[in-house]
Amino acid sequence: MKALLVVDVQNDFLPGGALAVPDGDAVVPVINRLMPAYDLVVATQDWHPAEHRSFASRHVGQSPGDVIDLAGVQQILWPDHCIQHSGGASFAAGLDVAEFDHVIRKGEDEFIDSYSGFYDNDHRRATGLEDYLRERDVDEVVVCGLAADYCVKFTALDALRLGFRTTVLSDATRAVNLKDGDFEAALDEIRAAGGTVTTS
Ligand code: VGL
Ligand code: ZN
Repeated sequence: MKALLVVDVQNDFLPGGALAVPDGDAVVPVINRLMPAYDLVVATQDWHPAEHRSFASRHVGQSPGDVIDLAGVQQILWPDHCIQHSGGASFAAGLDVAEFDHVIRKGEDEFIDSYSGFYDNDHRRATGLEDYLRERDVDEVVVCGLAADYCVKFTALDALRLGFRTTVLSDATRAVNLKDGDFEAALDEIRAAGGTVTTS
């Protein structure tokens, strides 16, 4: 059984959003076209409390892009984004959410970030995504959404680590690209870990 994982296609990651991914809105029609072809579609939703410690605004003298140690984990600081129940945390307006079979919310713990749809960044707490997939005999996942260099990458790497056959669709994702080349570097990491990168 194969599942499509639609990662964080939320307003704050679209152009004009708080943590805008360049060209992020381009993934919406691609994903809308893909979803009906999958028996199982699971979306993830970045869902932070307003005081989340990944927000630069929570740290005196720090700016977005700075890196700090957060409970023993290296943490890039971000603009405030995807605050629970805000419009920015909502799925993209044009996204066909009726195609979702299930939604996994992540990043709810104030003290630890969660890029991957499977685990918090310290791999201590699972989100329930793995159990959800295994209960449905999923052995293969196809990953798309935002952003390629963070949540898509870490979701794919955890899927590989958990033994799922894993494909990332490069035309159905876009990168933040804090540094030039982060998109290609993310795809290289996924390939090196045993994943497939292809287009839809
Ligand atoms: C993401 C940074 C912070 C993502 C989420 O969805 O890729 N990136 N929170
Ligand atoms: Zn976040």
